[in-house]
Amino acid sequence: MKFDDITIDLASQQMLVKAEQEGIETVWDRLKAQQPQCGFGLLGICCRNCNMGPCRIDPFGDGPEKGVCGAAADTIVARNLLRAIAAGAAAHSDHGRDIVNTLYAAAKGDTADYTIKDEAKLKALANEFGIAAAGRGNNEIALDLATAILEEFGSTKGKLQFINRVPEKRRQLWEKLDILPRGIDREIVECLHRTHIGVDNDYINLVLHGLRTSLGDGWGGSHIATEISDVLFGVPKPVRGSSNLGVLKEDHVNIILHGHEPTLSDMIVYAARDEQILAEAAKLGAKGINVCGICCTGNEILMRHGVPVAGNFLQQELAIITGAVEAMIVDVQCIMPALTQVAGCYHTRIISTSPKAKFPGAEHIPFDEHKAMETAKKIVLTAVENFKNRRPEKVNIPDEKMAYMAGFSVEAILEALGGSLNPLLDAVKSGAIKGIAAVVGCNNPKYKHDYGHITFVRELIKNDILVVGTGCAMIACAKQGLLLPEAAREAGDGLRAVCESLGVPPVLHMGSCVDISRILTVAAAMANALGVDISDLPLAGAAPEWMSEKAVSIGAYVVSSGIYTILGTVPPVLGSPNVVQLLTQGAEDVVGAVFAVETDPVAAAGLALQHIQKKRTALGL
Ligand code: BF8
Repeated sequence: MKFDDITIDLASQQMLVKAEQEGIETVWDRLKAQQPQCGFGLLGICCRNCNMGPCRIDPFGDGPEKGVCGAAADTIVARNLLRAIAAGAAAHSDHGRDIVNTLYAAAKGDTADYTIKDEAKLKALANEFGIAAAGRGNNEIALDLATAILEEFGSTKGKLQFINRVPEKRRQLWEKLDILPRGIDREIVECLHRTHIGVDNDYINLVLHGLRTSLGDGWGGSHIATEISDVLFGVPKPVRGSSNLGVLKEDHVNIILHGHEPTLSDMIVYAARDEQILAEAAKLGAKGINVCGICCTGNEILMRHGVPVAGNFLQQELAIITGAVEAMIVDVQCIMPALTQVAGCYHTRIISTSPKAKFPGAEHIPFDEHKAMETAKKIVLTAVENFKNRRPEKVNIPDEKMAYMAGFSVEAILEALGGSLNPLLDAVKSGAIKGIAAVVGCNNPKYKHDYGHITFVRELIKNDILVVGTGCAMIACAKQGLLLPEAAREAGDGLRAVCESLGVPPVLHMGSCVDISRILTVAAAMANALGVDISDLPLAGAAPEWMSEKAVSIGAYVVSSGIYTILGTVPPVLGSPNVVQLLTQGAEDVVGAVFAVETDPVAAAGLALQHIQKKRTALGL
């Protein structure tokens, strides 16, 4: 099949053929146009941090070994890494902040459209934060909780509240290393300060602060985003739905939600059920309104509502190329600015909604959580009205569609296990499940779309490794049927038996990228139950096709939390052998875990299996 060299996804292959026929440029064309990509950039040895530059270091030793200020490769690579971590941590954490602001507004009664959907979660969090709940109303508790959580961003307490979930041994290690995050914003600001010309020039000191900043994301901003979303929108429970571009419907108004924050997407899901708007759609000849997701906002609504997911990161343009999308509604993160150009060739309207993310060529309908339903209805109506502009001759929806089971929050996993982690720990102890791998992250057009995720995951489950995951990696798994209980047939005998007895898939979809916090929570709870550190567990992490700065922050906090992490695309650090040594070897003696880089997913799975076996042996299993 044509284009099978750039994606394993059949729906995407079909849409690439259509794009070629219709002369539409996609991300793969633009990547080609960028070749050869800047060698200095790929190695991480260019610096634009001051106006004496830009400077670059000659990796072959024939040219300059230092920038104008005297910074050499180690400093430059470490500084660039730190800035990527800061950006990634900022993105996750600012998302978290917005969700808390919504909780605050709801608790104060400033918006009637959001309510406390999960009282049990609210009370559990209140307890964790030392907020009295007995005899108080939900809004009263929520107001105190939101205030306490907002304080975490610029905390003066000296440490973040969710760090209390971390095993004692690891907390002490972070304290000893002085990388315990003090406040979420504070560490991000300090990254920018330290990487300013003439501040921190010691690559080890820089990397250590990068780890601290990333921990403020993993155990701070991302945790907050997940936990407060659960309070406002409900704790996910196992739910079924369908995935891939075939979820679009020829006879419906198709709306795609793309971005990250559930504040918008959740409201749109409800707005699309409005009788009056449905009647409007019927008047225009549509049989209904089909709301689908892409990327992590898709994950948020699939986890809670079983809403169909049209695809992952590299399918955002392809969804428009079907010619069947009335509106793509976007908020923040991972939204290609190219969407407006692609949409210009079809009838699709790109509607931006966040004051933080405007797109030339898109129409902007600001989403205001104080008037959430009113705005959501306006947006949905805009999409409905566009149905009449659809050009039937341009419509081609691929048949590819696959069912999934998702919604595996920590609470849902515990429920499936009968209320405690013990059955899971017993399965790990007996060897029925050899270990757990967290597979997360993006797509990257430098890499065959979905191939890394699927090959890596299949190898692992075949070898009795339970896979948990989030983000675009899990959308890839959904499309290949790996999120169905029936996929246990592909698993080794031990894992298969466990999955069949519990009725769960061998790959558990735990949510959007901020929901990696759920994985951290399970890892910490397992370590606490066994009385060991997280780094002692038979766990591995992997981001087979990562591309974003958020993924850099994720990798850093996962390794800092003690979990061996394999990257499937090469990070821009190779220009400093010292930084590479620190990240791939030296970190073992510092945080008890390292990064590995392996672009071949079969070999990467081999590394994960080896690591898991090593940890099992050390635990005497
Ligand atoms: O936050 S996996 S491409 S959508 S960055 Fe983006 Fe990567 Fe997808 Fe979710 Ni995460």
